[in-house]
Amino acid sequence: MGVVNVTPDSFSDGGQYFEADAAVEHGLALMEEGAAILDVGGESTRPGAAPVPEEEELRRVLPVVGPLAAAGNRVSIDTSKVAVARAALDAGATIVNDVSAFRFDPGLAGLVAERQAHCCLMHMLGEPRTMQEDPRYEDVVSEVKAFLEERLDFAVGEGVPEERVWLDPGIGFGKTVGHNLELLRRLDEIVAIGRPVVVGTSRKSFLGKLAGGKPEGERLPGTIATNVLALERGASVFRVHDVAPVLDALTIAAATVNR
Ligand code: PMM
Repeated sequence: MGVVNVTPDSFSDGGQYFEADAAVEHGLALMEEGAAILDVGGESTRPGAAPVPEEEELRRVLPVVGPLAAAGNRVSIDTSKVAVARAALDAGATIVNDVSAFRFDPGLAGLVAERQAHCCLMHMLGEPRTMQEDPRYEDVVSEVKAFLEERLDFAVGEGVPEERVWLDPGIGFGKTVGHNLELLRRLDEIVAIGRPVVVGTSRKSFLGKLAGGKPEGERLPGTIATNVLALERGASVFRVHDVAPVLDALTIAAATVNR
């Protein structure tokens, strides 16, 4: 899954693809690199980020989703808002990637059901504005697992077939470095829920911290290492900015994994 952020402030690539044309071009390049899915987002979820008004989010993502879907790729819309998801599905997206797992806008579940879309439900502690203030868990893996099971039940109760739901432990969303590592170490426990697991470690700050303070642009080795380990532990979808090098690494790693 290649990341196409149409935001002025995403932590890893904020501002680079803020104009629609540049974002479409970037998405097409990620397809060339081998992305199977393009994840288009118009609202930054960086720690401390303020919410983006609906009209602004629509203005950002719609001119990008349409051309990318028309070019034949699977497009997912990274949003927590039902109106944005509806317009993106109308424009050709087929997956709703909701970092709030239908908590912020419960009506999103009914929309996914009605449109027979897929969805990715992600764990986050609270909301982006405050999630990194002082994240605490008794046992991060069992709490994230219980949360994802509960959100899966909610989605199914709203009419989304279980087969259309993917789950994501939400690396970096209300987690310390230690929490992120524990989730990656015990990812098999999330995989055991029985739904495809999405992981997003790409360029995230814990990789920089672990490597002695590396900036975003120097986190590719950490991104590759964590995605390869996630593959080995059963993850199915890898949300990344650098599609070509990660895909190379995953292809080689996959050849050594017996499944
Ligand atoms: N991370 C970001 C945004 N959306 N969606 C899912 N499912 N999983 C993630 O880990 C995730 C996400 C933040 O990263 P970005 O600012 O680089 O897009």
